[in-house]
Amino acid sequence: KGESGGSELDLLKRQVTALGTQLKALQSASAKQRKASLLQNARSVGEKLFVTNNLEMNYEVARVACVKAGGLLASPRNAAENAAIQEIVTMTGKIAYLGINDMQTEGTFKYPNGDKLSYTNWSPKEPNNDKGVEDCVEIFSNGKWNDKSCGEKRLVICEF
Ligand code: 289
Ligand code: CA
Repeated sequence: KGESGGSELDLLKRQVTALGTQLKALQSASAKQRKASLLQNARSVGEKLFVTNNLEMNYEVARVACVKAGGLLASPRNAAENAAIQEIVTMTGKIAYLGINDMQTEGTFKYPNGDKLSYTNWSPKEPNNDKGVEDCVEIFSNGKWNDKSCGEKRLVICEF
């Protein structure tokens, strides 16, 4: 039994109640943060959140920026995710890089984790590996993709 009035069970009950209160506060803060980011620099699809830092960087610098933030370069796996990324491109007026690339095997585009593509939205006649140097992918304001050199400066959009 506890010493200062109340059993150990009572203590546990008070702790559970306190945790519940803290959880509610965290959920509310997180929902508020999400709403604020959706206003100008982010879009969500299901559990996925796409966020831009509004900066243009080459592919490798962009990739590292996303990984350092705990995410990956945006890589749409379906039409809804592609539309969300397209909205960020339209909103910012900046063409973006996707994480998708064929650095490992020319002509075989993959997600940053190595998976083969489950969805594509290439512009007509793409990918064409123009001049033999296009291993990265940019997404235009119409949502279409073009394979492009990885050394260009393109908008950074990360997914979390
Ligand atoms: O350097 C070539 C690129 O800027 C693009 O030029 C044309 O739009 C097309 O050939 C594209 O495929 C190419 O990526
Ligand atoms: Ca191309």
